[in-house]
Amino acid sequence: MKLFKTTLFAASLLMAGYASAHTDAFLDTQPSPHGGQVRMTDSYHFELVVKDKDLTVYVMDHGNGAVASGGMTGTATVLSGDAKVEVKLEPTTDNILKGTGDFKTADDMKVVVSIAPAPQTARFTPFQKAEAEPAAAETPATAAPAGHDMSTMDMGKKDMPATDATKK
Ligand SMILES: [Cu+2]
Repeated sequence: MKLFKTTLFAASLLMAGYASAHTDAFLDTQPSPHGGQVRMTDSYHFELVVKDKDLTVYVMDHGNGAVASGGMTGTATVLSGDAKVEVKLEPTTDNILKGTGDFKTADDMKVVVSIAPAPQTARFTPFQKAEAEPAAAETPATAAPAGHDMSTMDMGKKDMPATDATKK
């Protein structure tokens, strides 16, 4: 009986955590600011928009507020069909990094975005939503943490101006 209670308690903790954390699956249930797919790293949310041969990455905080992209650079590895294409991402304006590459868009394409400094890597499946209950065994060991507690999100940051070039 004691064991049963402990298990139940652990399960309820897990469910509470799942409901409040924004995992890939949770993020895919939310409207994204620019119609792309949102993934999170330790420090940021990245939103990836794929259009033809153009990749646009929006850098945001955990409340989807804009974070200036000046000084950042990045690489996107696009896996589509049998091809693997590296795309260099350069900051343009506001919170945007952009790049163009000779890849073909496909429903099952994967894009791994890595932004420096302080390397932040996020994995996207731009045209597929994450499974609601991903099997733990299928999560690559190198993937970003599965989620984090949204209760620690500072929603006040949404009031920040979209362009704050002076912010360090
Ligand atoms: Cu977040």
